[in-house]
Amino acid sequence: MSKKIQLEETALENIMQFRPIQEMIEVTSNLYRLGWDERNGGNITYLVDEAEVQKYIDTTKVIRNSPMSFDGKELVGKYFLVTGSGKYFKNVQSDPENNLGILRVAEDAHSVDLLWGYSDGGLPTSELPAHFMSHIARLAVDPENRVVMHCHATHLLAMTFSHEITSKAITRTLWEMCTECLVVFPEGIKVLPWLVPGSNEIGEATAKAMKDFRLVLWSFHGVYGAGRTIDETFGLIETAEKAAEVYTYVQAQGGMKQMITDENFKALAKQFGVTPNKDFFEM
Ligand code: 2HA
Ligand code: ZN
Repeated sequence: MSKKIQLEETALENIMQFRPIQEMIEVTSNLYRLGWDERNGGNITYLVDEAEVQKYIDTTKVIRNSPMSFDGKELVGKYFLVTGSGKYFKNVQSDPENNLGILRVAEDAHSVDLLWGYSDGGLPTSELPAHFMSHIARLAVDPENRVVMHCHATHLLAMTFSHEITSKAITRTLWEMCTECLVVFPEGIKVLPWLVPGSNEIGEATAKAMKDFRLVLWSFHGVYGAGRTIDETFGLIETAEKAAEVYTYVQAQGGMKQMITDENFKALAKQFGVTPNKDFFEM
């Protein structure tokens, strides 16, 4: 090995200092502790910057290539930090290199190159179609979008059994449960019917919804959120989940005796400069 190459190799920084890895460890630990990602539940994909990644890993060294069942041409050459298939959020903190992977969407647009992680020979999340199709949809409306997050948020999931499951009905109830909800997700939440997880069908339905919504609720399963940062995406899911929790308490306490009125919502929208989804609320 030439001296020059040796120098370049030693110049790589410790991957554990890579901020997105630290954020991923923190958020998966929080999601686990909140009880929203039991066993292998949940998955996260985080679009990371090539120049940043190259400070930590040699991106010319592909560990292995794995196929994708859909066309990812819009994402070719992009780098993602991704939770592993069958891996537990509970274990990300103690063994990030086994439970996370850094991937690049390969030139053929139908596979991904593993550059770091999944050290036991693992694969990226089984929900890669829903994630990548959602990234494509969100990037088209917001070039700053970086994160897609899926979890089994308990109260939102419960609501898909007990509540009328139209997007309008669930959105209205969530907005009504906490004053800040209308400000945090004025576009509301899109509710999908039950679909087979991991399939291209659920991926396509989620991505279609993601053109207009950053929150998508999968009936009897869980929720998807998208955003520019890990914090923003987690905060979005957390806000909707909190409202669903309050709804659960309100129901348990005997139902609503008073509520946030339409006039209140109008004043809120004006104060915070947000436009509620007109399909769900008339200003
Ligand atoms: O990866 O949550 O939806 C486990 C899941 C699938
Ligand atoms: Zn799931």
